[in-house]
Amino acid sequence: MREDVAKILITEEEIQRRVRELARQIERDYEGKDLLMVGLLKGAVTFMVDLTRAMQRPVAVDFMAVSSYGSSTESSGIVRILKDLDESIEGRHVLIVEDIVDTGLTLRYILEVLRQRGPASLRVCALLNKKERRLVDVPLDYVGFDVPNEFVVGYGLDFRQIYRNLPFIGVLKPEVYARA
Ligand code: PRP
Ligand code: 7HP
Repeated sequence: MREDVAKILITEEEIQRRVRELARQIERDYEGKDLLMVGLLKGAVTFMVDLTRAMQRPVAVDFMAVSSYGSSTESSGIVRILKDLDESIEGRHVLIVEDIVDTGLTLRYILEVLRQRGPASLRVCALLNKKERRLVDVPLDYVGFDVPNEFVVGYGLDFRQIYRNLPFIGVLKPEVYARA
């Protein structure tokens, strides 16, 4: 698995430090409010688990599964809901937790869908922001790291469902997806 990684972009220690910082910031911003954190399956699971564990206040969690990439490295632009939330979000403070925002198409769709359900507030926390690739403007309230326009894997992010369990964020060797 590691032999398919060209370089480590963000180390395990850097990720964990940033996750703790984000947890402190979110705790401060939502003081006195009930918070529902919505993780997007599957990529955001690792980040979601670490982020919620780093928070020293009660939070409710729910998950939604959407897919736009299929087995490619290019977004199809067509977003499908594979699993919806279990709970109603009406009148609640909702924080969407995402692993990466690339073109922004997935997040734009999720924001539209969830906004229609009448939450008290709706914000986004993304671990990675790949700004150069953005096709649509989406508001990001919390960002872990900006990343360059390279295909990254690890810490939840996959290529063809592999590499999610790498503890760091690394750049996948182009020959790996070229031969796939
Ligand atoms: C990935 C990632 C984001 C989305 C970002 O999901 O987790 O949800 O792509 O891309 P975009 O900004 O260009 O829309 P993917 O569809 O690969 O599913 P996964 O989370 O199960 O890996
Ligand atoms: C989606 C995605 N998944 C894994 N690595 C990347 O660089 C990605 N961009 N968008």
